[in-house]
Amino acid sequence: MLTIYGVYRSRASRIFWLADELGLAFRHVPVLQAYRLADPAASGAPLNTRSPEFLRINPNGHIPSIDDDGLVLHESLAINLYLAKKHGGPLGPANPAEDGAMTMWALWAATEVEPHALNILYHRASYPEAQRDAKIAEAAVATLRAPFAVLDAALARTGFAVADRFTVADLNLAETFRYAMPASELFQAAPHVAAWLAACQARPAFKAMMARREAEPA
Ligand SMILES: N[C@@H](CCC(=O)N[C@@H](CS)C(=O)NCC(=O)O)C(=O)O
Repeated sequence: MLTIYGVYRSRASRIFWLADELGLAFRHVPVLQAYRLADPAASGAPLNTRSPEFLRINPNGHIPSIDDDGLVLHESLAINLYLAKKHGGPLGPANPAEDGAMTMWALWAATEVEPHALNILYHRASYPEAQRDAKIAEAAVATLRAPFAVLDAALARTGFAVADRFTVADLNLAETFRYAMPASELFQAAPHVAAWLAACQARPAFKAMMARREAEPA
């Protein structure tokens, strides 16, 4: 049985989205980000990323993690690549070349895109106004112009990151590019990225994940 540790309002969202795409049954153990709690160590505090029980599962103290019949994995994008490969079908790689391309896009998303996309999200949308720094957001937008152009050119070929179908590569990328949505100027300059992200987010499994995310306390 697959167990997913995390909450929908976290990078666990990408695991829940994929699990739904694959039709996987799973057990959900809600683990909150410790920073969202006034006192994560208080007795009676909900299970969180600093709870000793969770640190025994993920010593990094981050969500998401999974336990798949005893195989414990961390790192959201790697978890998704594993699940897509294990369960096969069109979401996973059909051959080593596709596998290589899917791994490339996941590492690219994590290193070249996600830190900057998060700065856009934090400093344009999620932090309270007083904590937002417009300069940090502007710098992130400037940095992301090149990666947006790279993905735009790749998507111009078939409309998908790998091959000619929706795969885990698109899902992993879409969840990373979602964080940059408060920077509409980036999407205006990359029309293939804009259309592709809208199509990814129109999928029933994405909508189901977002509905559960909205239902979680903020
Ligand atoms: N590279 C990791 C990052 C995991 C991460 O930083 N998760 C955040 C939530 S999205 C977290 O656990 N924050 C709470 C904490 O670090 O205590 C991944 O993709 O899984």
